[in-house]
Amino acid sequence: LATALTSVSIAQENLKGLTIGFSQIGSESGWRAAETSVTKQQAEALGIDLKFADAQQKQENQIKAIRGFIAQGVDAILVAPVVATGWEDVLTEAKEAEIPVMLLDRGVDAPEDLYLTSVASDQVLEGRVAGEWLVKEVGDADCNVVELQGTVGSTPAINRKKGFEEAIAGHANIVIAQSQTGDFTRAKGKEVMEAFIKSSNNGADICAVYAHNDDMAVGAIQAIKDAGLKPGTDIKVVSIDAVPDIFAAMAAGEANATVELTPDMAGPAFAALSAYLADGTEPEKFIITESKLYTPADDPQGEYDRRKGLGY
Ligand code: GZL
Repeated sequence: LATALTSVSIAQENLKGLTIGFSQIGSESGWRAAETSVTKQQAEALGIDLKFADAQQKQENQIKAIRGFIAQGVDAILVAPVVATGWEDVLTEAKEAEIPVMLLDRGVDAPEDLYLTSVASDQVLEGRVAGEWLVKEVGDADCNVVELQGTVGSTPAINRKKGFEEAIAGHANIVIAQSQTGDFTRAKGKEVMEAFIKSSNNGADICAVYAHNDDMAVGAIQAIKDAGLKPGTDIKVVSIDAVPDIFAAMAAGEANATVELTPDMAGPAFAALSAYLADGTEPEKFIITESKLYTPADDPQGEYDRRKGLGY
């Protein structure tokens, strides 16, 4: 991230002094809070006046905020869209006001000409990497998986489910026995995992939990411990984001795998905006960030320490 910050501050001089509205979903997870702090750091480094709006995970609050940015006549708008549908009207209003919109970390079901670019990970790949790890981990043994889904209707929840199911297809010994949303939060992840445990012989029938993000996994780990079971051994824990606390869990032997998601989505978005404003360069419509598997073999304490300095 440090290099990204330097590279961002050296280039993109034409962003200095711009006013950019940022409609952020909320602070439901450690990853989301890091995305917010990284975005604010990058805006600061570029001399951008960032107008920040936290929607508490409600789409109507995001739409209200975007309409406010349009009325204010901001130069550009960043949106992390909480769910995939319902954006066409407000994005059309932004287009008619000739305000470029850049999507961060989630997608929308809307015509692509309504936004300048979308910066996100390949969320199907994330689910597939998680599933492939479990396939390798369990071999031929029977494994009942419980799944903690992300926010209903969000592209990460839809795509991470799809990717995981693709990876375990053809391995009849691995079955998703229960699946429910934990809305990407620790509290809900814990609550839903408690219910999963209660309805599966006090967790004895659960071989693994697949959580669409680390925060729900951390909540699930607590529920597993409360039931007197050992997370990481009695019940395997695989999730996505690579936030510091999942590495702390790995170091304690309580989590088994995570797929990294960079919180730096704004860097590529600002770079795309700068080129577009400079000479009309149309950026790639979908800028895809890297996904990388981490397990306890990858120096979890070192990864915890490294991330702690990066906006988490
Ligand atoms: C994924 C992002 C997800 C994170 C969660 O790109 O939208 O939202 O994985 C966050 O931690 O809630």
